Amino acid sequence: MASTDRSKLTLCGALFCPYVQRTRITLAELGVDYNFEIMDTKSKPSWYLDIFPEGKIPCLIDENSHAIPDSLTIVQYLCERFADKKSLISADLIERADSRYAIEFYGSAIGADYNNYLKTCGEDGSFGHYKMVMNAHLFRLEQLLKAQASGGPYFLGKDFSYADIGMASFVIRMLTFNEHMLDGFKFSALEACPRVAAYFEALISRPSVQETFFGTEEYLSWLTNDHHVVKPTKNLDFNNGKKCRLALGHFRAAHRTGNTKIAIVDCQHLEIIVQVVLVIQTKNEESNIHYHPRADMSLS
Ligand SMILES: N[C@@H](CCC(=O)N[C@@H](CS)C(=O)NCC(=O)O)C(=O)O
Repeated sequence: MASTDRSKLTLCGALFCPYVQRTRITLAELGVDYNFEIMDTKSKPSWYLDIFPEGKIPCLIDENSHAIPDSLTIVQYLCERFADKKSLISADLIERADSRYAIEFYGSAIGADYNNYLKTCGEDGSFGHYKMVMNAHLFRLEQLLKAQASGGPYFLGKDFSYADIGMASFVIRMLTFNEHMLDGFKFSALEACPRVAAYFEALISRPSVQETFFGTEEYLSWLTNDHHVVKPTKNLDFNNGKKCRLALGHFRAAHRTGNTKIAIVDCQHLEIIVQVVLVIQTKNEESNIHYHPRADMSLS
């Protein structure tokens, strides 16, 4: 932090983090200039733990070195402090309460089940479960949105606001995952829930959301390399082929040990061949184990 311009706000965070993105969307919407201090969350510097012992990101440091942690706390602080620049929090008491609940609903239902799916995707039945729970959540979100402003496109109607800031960074991640890791998969509920469909579209095309997003390639590579998320075969679970399940089991067991690294996990549905390549790095030696299943690993 030594060379940072202390006359400006400093946001401590990282590009991968959707909570940090919330705060950056707010700063962008308000047109506030700030320092962005990229933190290594695996090895947090002592000065950071001194000002914020919980050590999570984001944390905003004001011009008087006061630390303001937690994304929604920061978003509210910014909206209140820079209210003269743009109104992002409704003046209406009920709209404010509804906005907070929408964020809570998104996080505890849609966000939580998306994270659950990331941990299990590729396993038996997980894709079916993902579709089922998400479709139910999206119908509920449709109710919440329609009750608020039937026309949209944003939560409160035509103006982008606090509720949208709370949800956008999570929506863009989930839709990016569906598009690229599930080969363009779309929740069927979106056809029956036009308000949600238009809402998601409005959020992900908002310039402040796009500009502050990690990036498609970066997000996918972060999921694959840092979180060992496995790309399933197109719209299929790994539940139809015995050998396929076996290979996946080896793969999961291997990287659970913590001293392994994924090289390639690639599933080519069209050729009905599943190829799982593992590079297992043991503590003392490096050995490669390759699984090259043949056509007898048919998924049918
Ligand atoms: N409730 C917090 C959650 C922040 C959070 O979980 N951030 C993650 C990164 S996305 C983090 O700091 N993880 C590192 C750690 O927990 O030490 C917020 O809204 O800011």
